[in-house]
Amino acid sequence: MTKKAIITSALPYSNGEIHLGHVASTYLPADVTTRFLKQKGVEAYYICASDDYGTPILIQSEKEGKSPEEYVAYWNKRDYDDFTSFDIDFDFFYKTSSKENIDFSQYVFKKLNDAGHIYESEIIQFYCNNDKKFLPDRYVKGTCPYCKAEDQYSDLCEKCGRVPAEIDNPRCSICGQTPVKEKTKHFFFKLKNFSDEIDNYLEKNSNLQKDVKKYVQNWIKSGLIDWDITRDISWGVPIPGIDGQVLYGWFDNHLAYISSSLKFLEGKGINGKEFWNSADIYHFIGKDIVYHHFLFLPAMRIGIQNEYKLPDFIPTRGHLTLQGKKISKSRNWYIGLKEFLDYYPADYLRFYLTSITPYSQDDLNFSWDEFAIKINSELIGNLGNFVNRALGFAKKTFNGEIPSIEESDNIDKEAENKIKTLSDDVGSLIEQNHLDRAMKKILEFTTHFNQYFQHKEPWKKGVGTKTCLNLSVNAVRSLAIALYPFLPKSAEKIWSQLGMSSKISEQSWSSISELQIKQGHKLGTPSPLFDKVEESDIQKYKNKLSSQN
Ligand code: B3M
Ligand code: ZN
Repeated sequence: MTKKAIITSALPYSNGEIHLGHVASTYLPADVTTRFLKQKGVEAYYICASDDYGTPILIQSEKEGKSPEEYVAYWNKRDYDDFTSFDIDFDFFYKTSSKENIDFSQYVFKKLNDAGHIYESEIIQFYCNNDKKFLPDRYVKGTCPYCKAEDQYSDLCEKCGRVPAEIDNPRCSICGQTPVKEKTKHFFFKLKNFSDEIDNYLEKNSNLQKDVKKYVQNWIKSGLIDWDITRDISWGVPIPGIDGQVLYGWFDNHLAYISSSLKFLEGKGINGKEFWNSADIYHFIGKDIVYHHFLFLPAMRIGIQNEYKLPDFIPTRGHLTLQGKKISKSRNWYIGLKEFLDYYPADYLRFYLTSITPYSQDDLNFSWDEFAIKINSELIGNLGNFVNRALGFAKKTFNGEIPSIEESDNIDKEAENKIKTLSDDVGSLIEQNHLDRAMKKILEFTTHFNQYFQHKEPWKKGVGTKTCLNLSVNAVRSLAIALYPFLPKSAEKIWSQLGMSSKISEQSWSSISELQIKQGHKLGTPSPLFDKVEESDIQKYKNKLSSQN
């Protein structure tokens, strides 16, 4: 494994609060992966930024009577704070409107232009006579020319995932009137030039998901269109030498993966470019932005002569639905992350979302009832129960002092073997991005130890009691380390109940296999890790959701 890694997740628009739909597919899996890589001894950094440009942000700031700068500064901070309460541990959270990213985007623009990958062309652009402005992207709604889905924004069809060349039946999204067409000069990026090279990259990179690759390759086969990278607005990265026009937000936003990494690394005295090019690069995304990450992004990196290497992993996951229905901010069908964390600890949500989110583009569903069942039976009834039983019993019977291993029978040997193989069993699944299955493995481990405990009946204090307690407490230690990437706060709690003086975040992944707790070790104070989810509360939250809709 490469000993360096940069992990990014899709940059949140500074345009409203983070909700459950955002975290399931990108931020949580990226956070779990980064924590794991660090435990494996990889020099891994999780880099993110707010995505500050684009027409929706401009439209919204105008509506609220704020300057776009003021508007995005608010959301940059608010998003970061919400992520932090969810224990998403970015090494660096920056912004696409940073000086570094503006400079870098202009540099890339110039380099692509000099290499002949950009050309200027006069185009006809929608213009609203009522609002007196050009109408790029979300300023226009209409019918997708490919799949005929109605009511789509002109920059992306949410139904088929394509970027339309020109939307049918256009309407101005501010006033609803039919726009007229006006002439303007735009820059275009020759995406087509890169068809073969992107295809080759997809073909050769076996870390990319097969199904995603396949449909991107189909897009390539059916012919890529050149990409309009100019917008006739004032909020964005200025195009050098041109007034009143800026670069399209999807030109500069993914460049912030690089510019923010460089800023962070160089702040640490590390050569950023060298680090980037010798690291494994991960971009975690949701399936709605496959087009941008599998086509635009590689093409632009190839276009600047691979000065910064292409991604090794682009883990792509599906959308979250809420109680079986599509999440929608405008219809008030969503749960804000902040709101959720007022009800339950971050780890409850981290546990539940990890368990239901596969490594695939399949959609997943948040259900309050299923949430309650999983927390009560799996997290509390299985995992929490084992920890509390083992530690509570050791405290009571041996005054919290760990006994030695004495004679061991086959059942003890099997238990010991479970401890020895846990790191590989769970670790290999995390390495393959199957975080849901990795979590399941952890639960299999605690199920096994619950049964082991039950079978050994240490409360009878017969032969084998000491061995059982020693192994069980060691299993709790291994469990805590394996759990850390998923449920960091709970793992820390377990760690302190174990009476460890070291920091859990500094334990190596491989030490999961070791029986490091020796005879004579003194435990801390055991107490239940979790509180049950009450049916009456669930009913309350369900009612609240329906009534706000
Ligand atoms: N800001 C959010 C989205 O479309 C968008 C991602 C940018 S990633 C470079 O999900
Ligand atoms: Zn469509």
